Amino acid sequence: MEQEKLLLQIEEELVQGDRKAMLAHCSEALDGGVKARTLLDNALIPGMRRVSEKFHSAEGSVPEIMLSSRAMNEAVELLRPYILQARGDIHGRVCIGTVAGDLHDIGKNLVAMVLESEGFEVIDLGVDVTPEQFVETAVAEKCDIICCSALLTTTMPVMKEVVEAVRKAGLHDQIKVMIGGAPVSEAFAQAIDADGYSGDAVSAGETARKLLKMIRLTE
Ligand code: B12
Repeated sequence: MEQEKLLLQIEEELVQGDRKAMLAHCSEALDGGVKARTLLDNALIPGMRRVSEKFHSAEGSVPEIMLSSRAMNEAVELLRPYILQARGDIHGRVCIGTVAGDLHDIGKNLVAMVLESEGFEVIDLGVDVTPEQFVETAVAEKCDIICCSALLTTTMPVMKEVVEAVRKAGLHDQIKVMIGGAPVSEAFAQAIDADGYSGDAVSAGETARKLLKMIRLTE
């Protein structure tokens, strides 16, 4: 199948939650020389955007969303070795997680993968991560950036607690906090004094590089 058609097919299968067919087509694409990043940017991310819209318009049901979510996370796992193989030098270290009380992990996983592909060592703390866990890991693993994801408006305040915990520990010169997730905005990031915000996984790499430069300048 030609590349463009295959990417469209994968996107459609993700939206339909047809996990087996989608994973088989992802493997076919990778075997045929399609880059993992192309698959991510041109099939999986647009597909997951459509799943989110379906949910908003009440066209999609929770079981359907669960099927697409599982398919998406398995596709990310399938792509990961290809992403790691293709990446160049390591520029910095980040730890990433979805904040306490929040179990949404698809966006977080995408951001982790993009950062890995753009030369960051990524420590993934998973979901339901407390401010203490973020800070303790960042210190123990010598991370430059803490990345927090939140999808629920009720869990967004945890991000403020992470920012405050870093400052309280006197670590703000060494460790920056970057936030994101569907309900999060640039204005919210500024209001809680977070160091960086990105609205999507693709621009997260650029924001992380900017934060890294800020840290290196103050060293
Ligand atoms: C999939 C989904 C689920 C799945 C999650 C599966 C999983 N493994 O993650 C399931 C079905 C389990 C689920 C459960 C729930 N969900 Co839900 N869910 C969604 C849905 C449809 C899509 C989210 C998603 O994955 N989007 C795709 C990804 C790729 O987008 P993203 O996460 O926004 O990430 C992108 C950017 O935001 C950014 N980004 C994300 N994180 C970060 C981090 C950093 C550092 C940076 C820089 C960038 C960044 O980059 C990503 C890629 O471009 C949304 C609808 C929506 N429009 O968001 C509702 C939604 C988030 N859920 C919602 C709700 C209410 C719930 C439940 C409470 C439902 C319930 N009653 O049980 C539970 C919560 C459980 C919990 N404690 O967390 C509401 C939240 C409303 C609100 N105001 O808070 C939403 C908005 C649906 C709605 N319209 O009502 N959900």
